Amino acid sequence: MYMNKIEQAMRLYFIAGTQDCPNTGGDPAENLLRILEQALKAGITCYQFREKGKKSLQDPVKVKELAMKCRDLCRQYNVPFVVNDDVQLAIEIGADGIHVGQTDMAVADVAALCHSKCFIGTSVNTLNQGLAAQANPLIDYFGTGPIFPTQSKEDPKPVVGVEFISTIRQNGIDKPIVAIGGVTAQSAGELRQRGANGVAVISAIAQSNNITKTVQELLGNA
Ligand code: TZP
Ligand code: MG
Repeated sequence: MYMNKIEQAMRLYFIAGTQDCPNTGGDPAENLLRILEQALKAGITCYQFREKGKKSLQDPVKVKELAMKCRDLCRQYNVPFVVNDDVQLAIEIGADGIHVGQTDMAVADVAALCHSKCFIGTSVNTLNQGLAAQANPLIDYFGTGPIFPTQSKEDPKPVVGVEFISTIRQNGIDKPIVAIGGVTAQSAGELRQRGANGVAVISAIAQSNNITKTVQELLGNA
C-alpha cells in the first residue's frame, strides 16, 4: 500500500471486538457486525479486528468466522481491514494490515510471514520506541498512546498526554501516526493539530448512541 493510502486510512481508525460492544443480550458477533457496519457507513477510514481479553470470544473457529465477516464488510465499503496480534489469522483471511504491540511477534518475523501483502503497524508509548519505529523500514504506521486514560485495554501503558504527539513530530518522526487511548471528538482536533494523521478509538464509537454523528465529529466534519 502506498504511504498516502496509509495516511488516508489513519484519519479515523476504529478498533473493536465483541468485548467492546454494549451487551444487548443478543449474539455478541451480530452485535459487533451491526456496530461495524454503522461505523463504515458513517465514514471510518480503517478498521482493526481486536478480539481480546476476558470477555472476548474464546473459540478460535468462531473468532475466525467473525473476522472473515468483518473483513467482508470492510471490503464492501472499501476500507482497510487490519488484524490485531494474530499474524496467522491475518494471512489466512487476507487482511490488508496487521498490528503488533511492542511485546507481540517481532516486526521482522511478521514481515517475513506477510511477504508485503499486509501493511504493518505497531504501538508506541515512549520517544525511544517512536525513534526505533521510525528507523525500521518494515513499519508502516504507529499507534501512539495511550493519550488519555482508557477503559478499553487491560493493563494499559502509562498515559502520555497530547504533548507526546508534538514531541514525536519535533523529533523528526514523520511516519503516519494515529493517536489512541481515551480519544473523543473533543480531543481529536487538537491531536491532529499536533501532528497526528488521525485518531484511533474503541469506546467513542462502540459505545456511541449516534454512530453517524460521532464519526463525523471525530473526523472533524461536524
Ligand atoms: N491501545 C492503547 S489504548 C487502547 C489500545 C488498544 C484502547 C483504546 O480504546 P478507547 O476506548 O478509545 O480508549
Ligand atoms: Mg498486541
